Amino acid sequence: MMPITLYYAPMSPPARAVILLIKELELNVELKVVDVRAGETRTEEFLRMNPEHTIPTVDDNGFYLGESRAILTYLVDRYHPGHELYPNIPKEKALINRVLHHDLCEFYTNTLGVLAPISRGLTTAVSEEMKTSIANALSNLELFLVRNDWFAGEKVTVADLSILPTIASMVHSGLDLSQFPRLGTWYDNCKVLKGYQDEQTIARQFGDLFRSMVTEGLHL
Ligand SMILES: N[C@@H](CCC(=O)N[C@@H](CS)C(=O)NCC(=O)O)C(=O)O
Repeated sequence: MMPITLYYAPMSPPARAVILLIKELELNVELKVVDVRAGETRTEEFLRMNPEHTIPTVDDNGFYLGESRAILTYLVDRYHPGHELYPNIPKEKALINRVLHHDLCEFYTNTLGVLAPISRGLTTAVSEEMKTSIANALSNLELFLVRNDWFAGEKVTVADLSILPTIASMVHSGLDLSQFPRLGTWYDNCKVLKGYQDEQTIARQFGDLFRSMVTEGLHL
């Protein structure tokens, strides 16, 4: 059987979440870098795999899947069914999915999503509106950690892998997590992940790039 191929960009937070999973499960995956700025997600060949033209995208022997959170849950279900990162227990899955949906629709959107005008070069200022949105998103996210140490219980799950690259990118862009102590403790606990050090290296590069594009870093 051919290995799975992951189309990704090294600094993309959703792609990094999938890479964290690949390392955690030690999956045999071929990595192919896609240069988004050079239009490589819009080629005929890429659009045949993923009409939404997003990375990460996986090609699992002709089964194509985009959307990082769908990829995370698919890879566990397909290659390590029942693994504690995404257990085969409806209520546990439901609690994980709850966090993944919150991440996609609320957290990611209101943090890195609102900073998009900066990465597109449209502005060099982190506006007050952006700061308020990010501070609120972090406060809301922290509520998931009131009753448990990880986002969906007492064990690390794909929900944590989905959130880590977004937080790490902001931390290396200047965010001081001490205002969010539960998130700070969780972030420290993420050191147990096999892909943590590589993820930090990339997050640092993300932060350096971000800082080079703004007049001051991400200070809320
Ligand atoms: N919700 C998607 C977001 C994916 C996404 O927006 N990826 C960006 C890079 S971070 C991308 O592929 N942009 C290129 C394009 O849209 O053509 C996910 O989690 O996979």
